[in-house]
Amino acid sequence: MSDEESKLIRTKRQWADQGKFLTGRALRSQTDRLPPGQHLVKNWPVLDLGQQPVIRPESWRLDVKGGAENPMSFSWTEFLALPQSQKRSDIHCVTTWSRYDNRWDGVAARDLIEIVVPRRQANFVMLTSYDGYTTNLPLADFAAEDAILATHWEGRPLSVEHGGPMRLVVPHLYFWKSAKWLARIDFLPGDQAGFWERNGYHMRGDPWREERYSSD
Ligand SMILES: Nc1nc2c(c(=O)[nH]1)N[C@H]1C(S)=C(S)[C@@H](COP(=O)(O)O)O[C@H]1N2
Ligand SMILES: [Mo]
Repeated sequence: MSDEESKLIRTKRQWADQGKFLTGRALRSQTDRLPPGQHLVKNWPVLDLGQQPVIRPESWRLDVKGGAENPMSFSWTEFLALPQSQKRSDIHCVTTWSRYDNRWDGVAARDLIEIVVPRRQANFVMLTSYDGYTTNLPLADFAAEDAILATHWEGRPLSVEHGGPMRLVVPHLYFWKSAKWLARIDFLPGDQAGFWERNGYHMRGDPWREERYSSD
């Protein structure tokens, strides 16, 4: 990791410690489209640990192993042969930007779950990416209607900087839960902290409850 990258991580961790960006405002109604403490952007910022892995289709795999009744390892061709879905959703990043109306194509997380079948006790998910990033979430959130393993944004293949060839999108949680360059999915009986969750971020990360940091 370069000095720049470790500085970024240090800064973000300090923000987490200080509760930066917390507005302390009361919860707004769910009909309000912009969650508390967020502002709208029209561009799409790039945020990651600074390593953007380039994975050729021939060497790409998605492993769904831990805690599954039917463990699978998909090649790119096999992944593209799964049922395809389209979703439209808003992005809410913990660094306070939100972006409305993103169109995603890919495989609905629900459809993948139906194929691999998490074990009965497995109520949490750990996501592992090609850059070494990890993030965790409850299975119920991963199984949400809008959650998608996205290969396309606005009809175009997802760019490498935004997680191409495939990233997760779980739009009802802060965007750090939406792992770019997804490589591996494990179903776990207990919740385990991923990268940012070990560095002060919330285990669930619901933007409507402003669950930014572990102290929230
Ligand atoms: N693999 C991976 N996924 C990641 C990250 C990362 O560093 N590596 N950063 C997360 C964070 S903190 C955010 S805000 C979003 C940013 O996605 P974007 O760059 O497409 O806006 O990706 C999330 N997914
Ligand atoms: Mo983020």
